[in-house]
Amino acid sequence: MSTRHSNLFRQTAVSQMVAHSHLTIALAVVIVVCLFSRTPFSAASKPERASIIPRPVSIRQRQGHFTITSSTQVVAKKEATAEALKLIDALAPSMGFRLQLAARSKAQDNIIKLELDPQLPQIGDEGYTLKVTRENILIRARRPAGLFYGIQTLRQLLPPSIFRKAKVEGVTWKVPGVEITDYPRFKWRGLLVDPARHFIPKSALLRFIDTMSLHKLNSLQIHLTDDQGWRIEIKKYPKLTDIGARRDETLIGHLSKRPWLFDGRRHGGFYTQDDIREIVRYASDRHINIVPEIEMPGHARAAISSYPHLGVFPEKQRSLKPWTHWGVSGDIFAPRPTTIAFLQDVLSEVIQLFPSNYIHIGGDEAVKNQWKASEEIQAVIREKGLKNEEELQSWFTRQMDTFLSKHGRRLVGWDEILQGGLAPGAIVMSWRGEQGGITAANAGHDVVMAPTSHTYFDYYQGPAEKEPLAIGGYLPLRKVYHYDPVPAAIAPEKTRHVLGVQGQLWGEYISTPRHLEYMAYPRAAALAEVGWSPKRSKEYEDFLIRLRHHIGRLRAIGICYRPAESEK
Ligand code: TNX
Repeated sequence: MSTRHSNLFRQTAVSQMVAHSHLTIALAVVIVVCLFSRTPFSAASKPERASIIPRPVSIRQRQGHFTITSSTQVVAKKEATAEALKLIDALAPSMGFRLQLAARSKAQDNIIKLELDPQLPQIGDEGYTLKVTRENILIRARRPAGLFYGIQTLRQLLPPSIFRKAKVEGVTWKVPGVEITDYPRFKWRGLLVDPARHFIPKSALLRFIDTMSLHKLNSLQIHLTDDQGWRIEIKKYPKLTDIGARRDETLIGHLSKRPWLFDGRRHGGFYTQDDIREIVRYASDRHINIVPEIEMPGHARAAISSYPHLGVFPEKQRSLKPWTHWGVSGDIFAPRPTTIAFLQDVLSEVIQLFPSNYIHIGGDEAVKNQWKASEEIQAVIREKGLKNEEELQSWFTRQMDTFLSKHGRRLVGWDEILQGGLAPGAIVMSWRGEQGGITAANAGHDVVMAPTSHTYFDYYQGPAEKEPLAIGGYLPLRKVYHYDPVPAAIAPEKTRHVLGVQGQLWGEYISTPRHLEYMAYPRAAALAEVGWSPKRSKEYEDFLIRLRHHIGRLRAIGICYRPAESEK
């Protein structure tokens, strides 16, 4: 219940009690229930309980609190100043003042000190310690990322209105006394967004990145190309966006529903290279790595529509257009030298733009009918001494792997890249269940767990009849929360190959930024805890209690999260 609601309740209660004494008892019961309910919005809730998401490794609550006022100083030496400025920027809008930054301070009181110490034991490159006493706040870390995460925790220790974007009157900015030691379980804590199916405006992407950073998520995969659209400017091949970034119309309703109806409206958009640079920098300022995905050899219709010579049957494909409905198109890149050169040219521009160590080349659902039907491609298979089309895809992937390795990057692909032999050094994203990840990790490959069963955020999160149209499936919050990215079938000495976990927001049925947030939250908050918090400290009931408080933060930001049944 919101403050608004509970105030209303109480006002109503006062007048009713005067007028209708027989209702007194009933109302009193309601009031008592309101006051003692655990919702963060009721007046009697205890803000002292630190509701941090994801749950820190260790947290000890202490007596007393620190109050941030306009005279509080932020103290940070040279290498820590970038993070200190982020703290100051984050607090300023709602507090209505900018804290002063100093390189050192004589006083130990009324300061928030950020300290880098590369020798700090046991917390890794992303860990931090945070100590709040009556006198001061101290955040320590080995690396700037750790300070950044300490700052995210500090923001969560403050009242939720800290997340508002204009000055909030009448709040004392109290931080409860606490001692925290914290570091992540996994180094890959990711989400995937899919602007290929429905374009996501840059502004919405930046906002999405902001919300991720609040949850200590650190990897965002952007699915930049697919049958329905090509969304990244490539200077050498302008038609990719002149033609490939727009489709004539879009299917209305679910793919499985007949007859098909279309909206008759053009849909499109793409990120210029300047946009990409901005997105990448914005994310890296928040310690988020952007992993670009360029799909191959399948999901290639928008690219082949732009440059038909890349297809298996160029003559027939001359009139091809970006797809207007969902599913997997049969249009697949032809494994010719010209195509390989084209894709490597594309990747050259991609690696110029994205500093990411990891470059995703898709590899999923490559329908091979066109390869099978083509004399030319069958001859390629024979010439190369390959057994079949699976091995040809594997050969294709290797061309990209060699290219990326030469440029010091690592190839990532969906688990189909395992079929027909996996390029050495490649990373497998396990989506068709966990088996791909298990096989790959046991064979010594790094893997990211992204199974449909627990991480497909395009699936329904409640009963389908009460939810907006989704692709299908059922993935409630509870199930996401209970996911363990290290399946028992991975040998103990191989579990280090599990880099982490990723949630997928495929875009077929997610057509607006608002809906994107609805599908992402609160499930991404649960995923953040899967990726960050120690397995032993995971407790769903406890998460739900913290989530109630956390929802207050999402509300203050204005995130269009999906409300829980009890909230509706
Ligand atoms: C499968 S997951 C796909 C996507 C779809 C998604 C819909 C994967 C690697 N491929 O192209 O958008 O299912 O849930």
